[in-house]
Amino acid sequence: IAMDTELRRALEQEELLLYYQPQIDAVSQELVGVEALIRWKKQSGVMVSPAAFIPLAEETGLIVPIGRWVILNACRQAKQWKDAGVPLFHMSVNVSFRQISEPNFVCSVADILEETGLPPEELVLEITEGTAIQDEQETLQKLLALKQMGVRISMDDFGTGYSSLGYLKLFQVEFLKIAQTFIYEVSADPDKASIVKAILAMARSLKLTVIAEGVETEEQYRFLIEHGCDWIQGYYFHKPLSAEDMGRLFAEQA
Ligand code: G
Ligand code: G
Ligand code: MN
Ligand code: NA
Repeated sequence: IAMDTELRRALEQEELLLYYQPQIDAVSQELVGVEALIRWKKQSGVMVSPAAFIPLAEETGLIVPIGRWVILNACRQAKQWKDAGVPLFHMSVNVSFRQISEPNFVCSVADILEETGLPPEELVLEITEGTAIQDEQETLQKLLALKQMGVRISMDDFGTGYSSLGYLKLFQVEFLKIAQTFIYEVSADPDKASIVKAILAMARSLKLTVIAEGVETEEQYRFLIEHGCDWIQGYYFHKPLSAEDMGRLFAEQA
């Protein structure tokens, strides 16, 4: 069967699920939030990576219902954890340009927040630089409407795209995620180290919260603390976890 047919069926037959990767405060090492990451678990048990199906979902437009499903389920889960007494934190969700460009995007997020009862401030939308520069005016208006509701915006994979620094202010971004490629070689490649230091200094003067992604080693972590990185996400602390495992982690930390 063609993969798009299979993917549509996956959505209908509830083969999609969310994993959650903890984000921690670099200094206190306390949990501050999670990023929702979609997974496709086929009936055969095989797990398909989003890297393999998100591009197809974007091409076919299936990203619109899938993206809506992601936001709804992430907000539901966040509210459930909140109700169970997990201390205030945020749920970060990836959104692609094709989703935002859909005419009902803002309404659909508002509806989900109302339906789930999650405070808008606890939802963070991760966009990429590519999203910011496509249909700039329309995208900007939609994101500002969401900001007005209290939803917060994070710039994902920062440093890999082509947007100017001006976009960070224009889009009223609050969180900046340094792309994994820079973190990966931060201890081995002086150029990467310089880039990360420059991003951290720039973010500090713009009063942005910086999240380093893909932190895998003690060395990378030390470097990031030393240069004032706010939050850490990566295998060094936690891999993406199932909702069940995430719940266990919250219980352990309580
Ligand atoms: O979790 P993993 O490393 O396999 O994710 C691979 C890619 O898929 C990343 O670029 C990530 O941003 C993207 N991704 C994961 N979940 C979602 C989602 O719910 N929506 C969108 N648009 N992208 C996602
Ligand atoms: O593009 P985005 O940043 O949304 O994608 C995050 C992806 O990075 C997810 O697929 C997640 O599984 C992956 N990831 C998270 N932490 C690490 C890490 O420490 N090392 C590596 N190699 N990948 C990671
Ligand atoms: Mn992301
Ligand atoms: Na990223």
